[in-house]
Amino acid sequence: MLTSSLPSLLLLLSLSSNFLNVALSDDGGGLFCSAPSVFETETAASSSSKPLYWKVTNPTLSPSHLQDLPGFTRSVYKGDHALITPESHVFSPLPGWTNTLGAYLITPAMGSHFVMYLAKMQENSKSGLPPNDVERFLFVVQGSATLTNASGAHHQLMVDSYAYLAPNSKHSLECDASATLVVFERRYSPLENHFTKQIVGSTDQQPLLETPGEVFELRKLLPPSLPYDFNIHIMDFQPGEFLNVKEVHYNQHGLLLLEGQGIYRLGDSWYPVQSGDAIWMAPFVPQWYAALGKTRSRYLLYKDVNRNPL
Ligand code: UGY
Ligand code: MN
Repeated sequence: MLTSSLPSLLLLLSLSSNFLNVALSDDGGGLFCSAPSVFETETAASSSSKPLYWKVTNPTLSPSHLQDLPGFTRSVYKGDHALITPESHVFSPLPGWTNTLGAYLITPAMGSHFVMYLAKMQENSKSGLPPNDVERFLFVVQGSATLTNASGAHHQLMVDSYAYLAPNSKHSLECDASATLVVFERRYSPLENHFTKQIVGSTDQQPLLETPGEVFELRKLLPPSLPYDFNIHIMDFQPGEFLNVKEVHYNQHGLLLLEGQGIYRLGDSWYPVQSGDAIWMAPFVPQWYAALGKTRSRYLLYKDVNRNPL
C-alpha cells in the first residue's frame, strides 16, 4: 500500500511545487494576480526562499510598503509650501502646558504669520496660555477636553468641536483621559473699535455656504465679520470633485486633511495626500485639489481675511 502510493505522492508534490513556481514567477497574465498584497509580510526566511528576481514583480516601493520604508517620507519643505505627513511628526513637551506633547507643523520660520500645531493632551493635562496679544483657535480631532474661561463657564469639547479665544482672554483646557487638538495661533491684527469674542461650536452646527463656481461644500467656523482677522474653513469634496479655480491669492493657508485622499497641487508639484497630512501654503502659491479614493475628502483650512495686505 505504502510502496504503491509513494510514487504518486512524489508526483503530486513535484506537480504542486512546479505549480507554485509558475504562480510565483509568472509576471504576465498568470494564474495569480501579480499586484502586491497589503497582507503580504516578508521575513528573512521567507525572503531567502523566494525565486531569483522576485523583487522585480514585488518591488519594495510598492504602494502598500511605502509608509514603512526606512528613510522614506512624503514630507516636503519648499520656499512657498510644505507638506508634513504623519511619519515626520516630532512631538515634545508644549511650553506652558502640562502633560501635553506638541508638534509644530507650521511656524513663522517658514514665512507664515501664524503657528499651527498638534497638541496631544494626556491624562490630567492642562493647557498653557498663548503669549500676550495672541489669539487662539482649537479644534478637537480625537478625545475630549473641557474649556473653562475667566468667568468660570465650562464647555465640553468633543471631536469636531472648536473654540476661538480672543487675545489676552484667560482660559484653560483640561483633559482627564486623552485628546488631540489642532491649534492655530497668531498675533492679533487690531482694528479700532472692533473686538473679537470667545466662540465655541462644532462643524455640524454650521450652515453650508454658497460657493459660486465651485462644487465643494463649505462651512466657516468663525463669523465673517471685520473683527476677525482669520477664518477656519471646513471644505468637503466627494470623490472625483475638484477645485474649479486654480487659486493664486494673497492669503496664507494652514491645512489639515481630516478625511479622504486626493492630489494637492502646490506650485509646480503634485502631491498624493491623505487624512492626517498637513500643508503650509505661502501667499500666491498656485494651489488646487482633486478628491480621489472612495470616500469624502474633508479639510480644515486657516485663511487670513479682513485686513488690508499693505
Ligand atoms: O478659500 C480658499 O482660499 C480655499 N478654497 N483654498 C484652498 O482650498 N486651497
Ligand atoms: Mn486658497
